[in-house]
Amino acid sequence: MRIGIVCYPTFGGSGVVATELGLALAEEGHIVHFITYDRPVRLGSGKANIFYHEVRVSDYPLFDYQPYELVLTSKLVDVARHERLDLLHVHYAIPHASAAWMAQRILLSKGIRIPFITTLHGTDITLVGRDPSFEPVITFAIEHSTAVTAVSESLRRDTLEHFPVGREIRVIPNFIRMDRYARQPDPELRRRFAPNGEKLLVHVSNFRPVKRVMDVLKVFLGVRAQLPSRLLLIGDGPDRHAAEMMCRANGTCDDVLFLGKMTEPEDVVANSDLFVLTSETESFGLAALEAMACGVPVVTTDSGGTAEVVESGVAGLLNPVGDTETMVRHALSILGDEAALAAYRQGARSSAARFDITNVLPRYEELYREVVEHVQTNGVH
Ligand code: GMT
Repeated sequence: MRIGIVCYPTFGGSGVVATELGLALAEEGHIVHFITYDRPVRLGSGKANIFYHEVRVSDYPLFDYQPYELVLTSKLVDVARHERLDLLHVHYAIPHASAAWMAQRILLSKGIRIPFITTLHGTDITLVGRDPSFEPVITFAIEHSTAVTAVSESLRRDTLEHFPVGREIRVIPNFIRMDRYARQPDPELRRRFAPNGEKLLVHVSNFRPVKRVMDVLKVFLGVRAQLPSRLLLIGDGPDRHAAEMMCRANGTCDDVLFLGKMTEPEDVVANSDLFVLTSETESFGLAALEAMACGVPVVTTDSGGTAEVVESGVAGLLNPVGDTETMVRHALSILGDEAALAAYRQGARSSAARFDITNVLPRYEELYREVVEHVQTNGVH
């Protein structure tokens, strides 16, 4: 098939999922066209069957706000038409789903019928989408997508609860390439981060308020008070400075390493002992799944989809949001006992294998066949 994928090209989970999906589809022989404003960070270059179209918004002085959605729509029309796409698959509803709907209508006026699938990822529903300034458009775009998927059962429920839509939302979970995450420990890297044999806690995120990064630090401080340990922080974002200030204030800077954004965080994560995720809400928790695939157990909040990803007692332990005392206790129960740590490591990896791409890719391919057939038979509504 010839597939157009729209996503955010940045480090966020939705962009990573869209990119990995496109790469996997291309390996299966599909032709994949990425349409976005920058080359997706994980796309790499020179791959067979992969094409990238940049959406460039001109800097016209009249506009205080550049009309990205319209330029994206025009690009979708152009690419769909001239590359003879069979379908569009947009990741993250805002503004991709409404742009795809507009493109679909314009194409219809030219006699081209094309389905579009919207995959909901989380904050497009749980935080941003519910904002009254977006809600009517999101509701409309969800209703008018040819098919809608959500990355977890929890996100499906949230969507139906908060948006007045009466349609099928299919759960297709995020996935992982298990083979890519099978790592041997790197003693040199380990020595660098834990020179005195400390335990290594790690966190990866965009440091947005929803991640509650200060809770990660509180958990670390609680663990460090009882067990020699260090914290590796990967990523960057609005709360990084506050986190740095907190370390400076309590004199723990030597044991908290801010490593910044990384295209392949798994190199570091795989050499850690515990992944800490303290989010207020998390529709799936891709970063936790990546850690599990590296054989790293997870202490996380029970904040939406995380309970579907992290099997509690097997791959890690779930905790109430904000309850850092319980998180410390749970972290110590894993880190303070070598036999428990080894069992959790194994549990994390086997639990992650449920989401191996080989189990998930066929579900997307099946949906693609369904929507193409649906539009051929019933037209565009
Ligand atoms: O977590 C973020 O803020 C980034 C966001 C995104 O759209 O890139 O992540 C969402 O999508 C990921 C991929 O499906 C999920 O793994 C994350 O759980 C979800 N984030 C939230 O729900 C907060």
